[in-house]
Amino acid sequence: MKQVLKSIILIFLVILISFSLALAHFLVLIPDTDNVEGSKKEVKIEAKFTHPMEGGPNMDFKILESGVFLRGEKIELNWKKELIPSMKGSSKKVSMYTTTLKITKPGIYKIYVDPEPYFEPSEEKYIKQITKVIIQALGLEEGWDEPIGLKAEIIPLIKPFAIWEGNTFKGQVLLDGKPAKNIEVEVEYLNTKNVKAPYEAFITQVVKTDENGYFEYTIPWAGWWGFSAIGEGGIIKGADGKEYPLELDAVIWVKAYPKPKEVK
Ligand SMILES: [Cu+2]
Repeated sequence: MKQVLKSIILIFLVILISFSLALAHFLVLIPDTDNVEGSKKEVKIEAKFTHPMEGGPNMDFKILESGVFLRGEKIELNWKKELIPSMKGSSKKVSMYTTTLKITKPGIYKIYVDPEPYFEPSEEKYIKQITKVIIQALGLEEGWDEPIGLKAEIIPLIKPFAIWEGNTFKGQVLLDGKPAKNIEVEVEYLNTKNVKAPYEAFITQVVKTDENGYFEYTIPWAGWWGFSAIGEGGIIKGADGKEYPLELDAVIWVKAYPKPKEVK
């Protein structure tokens, strides 16, 4: 009996360690396209809280506020909650959300999600990732470089919906509207191709912002890439009434398109 208990504890510890190794959480906000042309009238959008390079575990989260900014006008989004397994085959279910954005006129659609702070027990802190993705519709490209005015936001300095693999993504991190200097920006690939990292260190790549909050990263291959600037959001009161630090991150997702086969 004692032996059984010992092995149960051991298994539990292994699970605990492997979970805490899964370091970078990302709110993944992905539209079915970042360019709308022709007769397409709707864009489907998905929101998940996960570890994109590792393909999981997915984590439970709630959307506090969200919307789309289109030429100074705000469009509300109606999210449909779905339950998905935390890991493939796992019986633990967590939330993800889907919605449909109607394309009514040409312009830059800036989609954002502001989630409820998530408690990370392994780090004894809350994490809030304000996340955005920018799409272009029907040929009107003006305004992609203008901030929405979120509490934490990455402003792209490269047209975010026209990136080839091998292009350098450049952005500026704003926290409370001010450039965030010398902070880390975590970078992950949304791993739809089962890419294997040679070492753990490669799962989340990290670049740092300079004195003015600028950072850059050269995207090595095609797909969706997430950038999460790790900021500080002060202290908040937790569900247990105790005070915890809040990690306030600004996240942006961009898609890199594959090199045309003629030039590969
Ligand atoms: Cu996590």
